[in-house]
Amino acid sequence: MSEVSNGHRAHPRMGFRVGRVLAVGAAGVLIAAVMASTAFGASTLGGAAAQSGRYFGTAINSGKLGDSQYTTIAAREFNMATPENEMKPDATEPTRGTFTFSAGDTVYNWATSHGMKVRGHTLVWHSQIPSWMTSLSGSAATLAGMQEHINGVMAHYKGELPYWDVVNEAFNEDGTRRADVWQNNIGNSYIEQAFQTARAADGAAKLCYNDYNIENWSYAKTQGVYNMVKDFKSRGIPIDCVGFQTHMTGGSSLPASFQTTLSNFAALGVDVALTETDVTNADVTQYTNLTKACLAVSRCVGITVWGVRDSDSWRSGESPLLFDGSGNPKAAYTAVLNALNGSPVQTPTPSGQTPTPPATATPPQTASPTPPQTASPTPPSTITP
Ligand code: 9MR
Repeated sequence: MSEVSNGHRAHPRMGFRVGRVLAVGAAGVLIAAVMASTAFGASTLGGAAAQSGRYFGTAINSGKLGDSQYTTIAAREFNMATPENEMKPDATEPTRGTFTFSAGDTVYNWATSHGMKVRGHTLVWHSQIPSWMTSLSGSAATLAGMQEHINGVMAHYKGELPYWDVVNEAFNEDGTRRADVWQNNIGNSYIEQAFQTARAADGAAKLCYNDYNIENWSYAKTQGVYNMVKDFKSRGIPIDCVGFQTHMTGGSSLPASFQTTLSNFAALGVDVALTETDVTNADVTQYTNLTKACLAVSRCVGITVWGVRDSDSWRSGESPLLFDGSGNPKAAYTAVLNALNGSPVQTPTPSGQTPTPPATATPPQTASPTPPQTASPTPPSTITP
């Protein structure tokens, strides 16, 4: 199985002081690189995350790859890419049975040619689906359409993507299932059928469930997703990871319980990741704390921000990202980099090893206590990405 959190190649930009000591030879360079990364930390988000075997990613939009400021920052800072829209169902199968991968391949080829891995997003969703999908009727026909789509897209990228968001945003805020074409026509079993189909299509990809507003442990939606994952694990339904979108925007703030939520999901035997992070006005405290929460949970494999510069964001008016519209790193960038460079941190648990116990059963795993949160501990207000 492909494993991102382990065997992650040394980030080429980690040894930023190495250039001056080339004369001492390869051994000296290696020692200097190790010293540089431990004594001073890494100088990029990807390099800093790689020190603990994690990744730091961004959404990549194929329409921006002609913007050299965008590509320069993205290639320098990140080592994971999520296609922002290019692998969604309306992009990959606009007409039933006719698959189009040009935009997805553009993102994939750009990312991998810059040393980045690619997170697949997404196969089964209620949004950004073609009209032929929304027109499906009857249980068997709808299931066939869903399975054909999963098989067609996963076959194209087979063995190439370490993670796939198999099902996205399938729950309502009250923890019940969202009434979309899949739920309405197939019923509760559609999610497990999607994961089973995905496992058969690409046995190397880690298969994720991905959602927003599931960061607060006591929130009904979080509990709904948790109970589904717990049920899947108890019945042997293949699920490997849960993505927490962490859209702390549109009125939502990072809940104090986030690390507990990550730990409790991880204890079910899944990897966890922050998959679409953005924070209103790039609040430094929230960015710091969400980074620390991931670092404190051994199975938290990485963080992905949902865009490069504020001007690239789906909510650009809230300036929620780590670089401003001119490409300058913001205070939140420095805070995240410092948090990633902080020590000690927990190294991700390799696949197949015993998962970390829930944070509720043990003291927090951070070396220093989590600072008080400014965010309200009440459930986040609903956002509808
Ligand atoms: O950032 C994406 C934006 O360009 C699209 O218009 C939008 C359409 O739904 O989707 C955005 O990305 C979403 C992601 O795929 C799933 N979670 C919520 C994200 C923000 O809406």
